[in-house]
Amino acid sequence: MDLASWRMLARTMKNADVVVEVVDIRDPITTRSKRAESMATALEKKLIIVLNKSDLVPLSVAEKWRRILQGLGYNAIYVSARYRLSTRRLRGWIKSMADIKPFSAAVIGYPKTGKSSIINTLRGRKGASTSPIPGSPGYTKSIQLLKIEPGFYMIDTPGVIPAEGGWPDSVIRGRSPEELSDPVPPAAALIEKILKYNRRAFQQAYGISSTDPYEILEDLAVKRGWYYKKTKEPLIEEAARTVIRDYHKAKIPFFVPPEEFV
Ligand SMILES: Nc1nc2c(ncn2[C@@H]2O[C@H](COP(=O)(O)OP(=O)(O)OP(=O)(O)O)[C@@H](O)[C@H]2O)c(=O)[nH]1
Ligand SMILES: [Mg+2]
Repeated sequence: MDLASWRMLARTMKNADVVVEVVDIRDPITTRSKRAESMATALEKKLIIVLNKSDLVPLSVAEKWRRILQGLGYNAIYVSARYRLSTRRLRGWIKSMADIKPFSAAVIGYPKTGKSSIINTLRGRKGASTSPIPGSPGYTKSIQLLKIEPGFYMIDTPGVIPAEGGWPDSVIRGRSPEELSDPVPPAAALIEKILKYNRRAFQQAYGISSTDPYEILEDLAVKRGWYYKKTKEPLIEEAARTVIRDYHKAKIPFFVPPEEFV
């Protein structure tokens, strides 16, 4: 992320009373920003780490992640913005942490973790725009102040924090699949990563039994009837974009187990 974005984030946090960091519970290691967390601490802000999308992992996994973070001294809670699980508790937590009124909570985090969705759920109505895929219509483009209830505001921020887990997540989450000049290498790396945690992920998502990334892309292209016009070879670029899109839409079942955290 560029310096301007960090500055924007610092300014936003400075103006807020509480900082809410939203991470994707399927992969909290990659989607958590220690740098943003230290920034919040340095600014003496109260920080809550929200493990969102808890509907996508078993309850025991959600519990373990929460305990790991709490063990490290963080205020951590798992929620599902989509199914309104524990969102009322989160709302209560934020309120109890603010010691002045009116107060605001800055919602920060890696792209596509569900920051805007959480704000909408707490508001009980839309207001912050959301979208499933980076760069697709509806993603958060600028800072927005939204009223939750009288005296309680939330600040929605664009997902500008870079992945600390590195490649391929940094590329996949940062840009739309259409913008990637060659989607095949990041898609192959993503497939490899998903397979590491769920050998049957692509069987479950597409009915493809192979566990070789390039074979999976080829099989998917063949299954969908995507071929190069001239050579009649399978169009793996289209399959790669589809895998990336389906990963964003959580159509490929996988999660990083808490045991990975060392
Ligand atoms: N399954 C599931 N999906 C969710 C949940 N919360 C959000 N999503 C989905 O995640 C995608 C991203 O949600 P947004 O709220 O736009 O995420 P964001 O962090 O605001 O995204 P940016 O502003 O682009 O950084 C959307 O497709 C949401 O429907 C959840 O609790 N469960
Ligand atoms: Mg958003």
